Amino acid sequence: MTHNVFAAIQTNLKHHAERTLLTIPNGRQLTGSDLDRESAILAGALMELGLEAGDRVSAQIEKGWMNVVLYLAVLRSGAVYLPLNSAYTNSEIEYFVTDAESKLHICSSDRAEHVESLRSQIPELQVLTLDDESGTLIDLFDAAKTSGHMSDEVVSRAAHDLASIIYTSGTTGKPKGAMITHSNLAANANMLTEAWAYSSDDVLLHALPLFHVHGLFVALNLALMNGGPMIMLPKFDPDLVLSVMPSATVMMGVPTFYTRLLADSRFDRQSSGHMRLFISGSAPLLVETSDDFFDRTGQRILERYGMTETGMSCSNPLHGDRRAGSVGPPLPGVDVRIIGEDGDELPRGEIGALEVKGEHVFKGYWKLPEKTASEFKGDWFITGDMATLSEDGYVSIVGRDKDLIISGGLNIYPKEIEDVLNDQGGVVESAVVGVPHPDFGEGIVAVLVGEQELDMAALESACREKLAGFKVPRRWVQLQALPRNTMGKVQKNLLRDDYANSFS
Ligand code: MCA
Ligand code: AMP
Repeated sequence: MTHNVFAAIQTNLKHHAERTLLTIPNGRQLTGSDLDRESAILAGALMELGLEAGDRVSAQIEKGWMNVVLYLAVLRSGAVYLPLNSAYTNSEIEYFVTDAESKLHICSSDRAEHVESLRSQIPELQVLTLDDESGTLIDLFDAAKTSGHMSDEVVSRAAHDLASIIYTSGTTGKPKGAMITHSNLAANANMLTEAWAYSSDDVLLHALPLFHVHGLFVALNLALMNGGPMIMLPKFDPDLVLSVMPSATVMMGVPTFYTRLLADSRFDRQSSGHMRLFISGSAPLLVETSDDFFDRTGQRILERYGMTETGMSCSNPLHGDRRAGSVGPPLPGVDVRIIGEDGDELPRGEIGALEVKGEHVFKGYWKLPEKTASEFKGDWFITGDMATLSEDGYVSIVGRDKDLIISGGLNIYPKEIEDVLNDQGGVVESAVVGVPHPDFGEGIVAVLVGEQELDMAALESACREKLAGFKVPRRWVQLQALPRNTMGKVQKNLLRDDYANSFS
């Protein structure tokens, strides 16, 4: 029996062969049989190119029907899908493609030349392009479609074979590729189906990017694994979201989605009345947002918690007490524990390090066995989040044991920005911190020490050249010295307090 997660998806595609499962407003509509057939055609064409099971396929493309078909084609061919944020710069992409040793990379035509130059390091690398509805990927697909030649094969995979690699940054060192297996994906979809009573009757309003766990493995997979239709928007745009909401039943979003909806007076009980479930995650949902949302719509947002490495671990209940400020009990099949500084499990209610265990936990970091070993204790994965567990089993995330900023649901590791800043002439040292931001939850402040007065505009352009736009600090400050404790460690908490009102 194969554990290729595509086989489970395919059962639903076939079961709903005539039903429209993917609707792109003002774009294509694909039935279950379209998704099955078109992914078979593309998988066949990619295998003709030489793609084999286990090969990495990286993709930096815009959201659309082809993105979904490509993802399914990669799964069914047994290759490993590596989605990349479309905002990443060429230098960021270079690292991911070379580290993962991609066999095939798909990107817009203006980025192709740069990726092709990486062939000096990865001789087998092939590059295809996709720009809206054109490019060499579309040519390949159209030619295969016309020839009528397609491979119906779903390449057999074992439970612990890789389905995907998703890069996540870290407090130290370079980004790490989280190896996600076919059984991880199946476990996640199954536990969420049970917890949220997701079914083929649900219509998913999909406004998240398709290059993170949230949009790909929580949202898209849940709909596909249940044969449920979805309305896919290119991005979160309140006008578009409100126009399709009356046809949808479930939406998943980051807290910024909900604060932006609340800022729109058209969003009310009536416009949200057809929805059965609003889900939030990827970043803390403020109690105030949760309460305002309840007052406006009569519905309580269901907050859940997860990580790239684990998929979803906790969720507030569908029925029962959805507690603002808590991420709820562990999902079915997930164990959690809270560990104190001495390494022992803490009594209920005390703050400690959150560790999780279950079928949903990833296999490890790509080519980093030592890093993997250091983040596990046996089967327990150390999340790096600080949390409490209530007497009745609800987890609350109270902070992070990792130097991480989450802005609009996107993770930003200060070290990555500090490395760029510290490389610039005249910069003695830097500290990057996250402070409250009304739209993104957290906004980025760069605090610098210079040999003389620093040219902040030049520093900003240096960041823009190397880093995706969402990582570029929005406030710049120069100090004589950074605050340090007696051990010499920079006291970022003091900086966070000093610049707390930067964006208010
Ligand atoms: C865009 N910009 C941002 C962000 N997004 N700045 C800070 N934080 C952000 N998140 C900047 C761009 O660099 C640009 O500035 C300007 O905003 C406009 O860009 P645009 O793309 O038009 O922005 P937007 O459409 O307003 O996007 C905001 C957004 C989006 C809708 C909140 O970032 C989003 O969809 N976030 C969701 C991310 C997500 O899926 N996270 C899940 C990770 P400039 O031009 O100056 O550069 S997975 C995860 O965390 C785990 C598993 C979990 O638990 O889910
Ligand atoms: P990522 O590495 O992108 O998978 O982000 C995972 C991190 O996002 C977690 O380790 C948490 O710090 C944070 N996170 C995700 N969901 C929540 C939530 N509901 N509340 C607080 N933090 C969250």
